[in-house]
Amino acid sequence: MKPLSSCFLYGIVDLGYVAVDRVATVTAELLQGGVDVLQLRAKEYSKQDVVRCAAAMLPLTRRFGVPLILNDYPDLLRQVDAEGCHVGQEDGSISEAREMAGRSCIVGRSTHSMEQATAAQKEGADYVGFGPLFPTGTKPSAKAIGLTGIRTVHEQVQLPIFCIGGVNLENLEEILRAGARRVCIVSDLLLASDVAKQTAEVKAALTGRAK
Ligand code: 3NM
Repeated sequence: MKPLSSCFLYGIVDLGYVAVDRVATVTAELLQGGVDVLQLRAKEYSKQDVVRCAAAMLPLTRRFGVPLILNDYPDLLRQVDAEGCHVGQEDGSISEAREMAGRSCIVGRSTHSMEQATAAQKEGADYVGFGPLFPTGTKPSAKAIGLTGIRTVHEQVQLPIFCIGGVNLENLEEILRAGARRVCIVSDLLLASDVAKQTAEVKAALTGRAK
């Protein structure tokens, strides 16, 4: 299994974009394209749906050695063999998430400011999301924080930091120039006409490898 320290491109199978019956197909495309870590995000879906989708994803993520992270629901890690969970600012402490999971796992935290990112580090998160950098239709209620804090947050926080929110192939270079090293992308990958190709292009731009 890939350690988080070598994960640079974080993809999300978001059921706001992906129909339940296409979860396995889209998961395979993202993995073929080169995502390093993958989250299942199923807002407004039942726990039963999450369990079912995770079961469809796990054989694929395992084959690629890619950690599978469940958005919300740390308790589901008792019945789902995923590698971790991701919690927001309103979801209680990191240690509560670990307790609910009942086993050793990755716990990530959404952060929207320097203060929240340093707090997540202090309370023992394994990684943070940092954003939204830009306004995004995937999380329309969230206020964009821009690019100016990226360099400082990388100086203050030693955890893997995945910059998120409106990140796409077009603006990736600008985000990397602002100090980002890792990104999480939802709609720019999921809405692409060729998900695997778009993912591979982002990955190549991110890692600087010619493809
Ligand atoms: N969390 P897209 S922004 C799920 O800032 C999510 O915590 C955010 O989607 C945060 O790549 C976001 O389509 C949406 O903009 C990211």
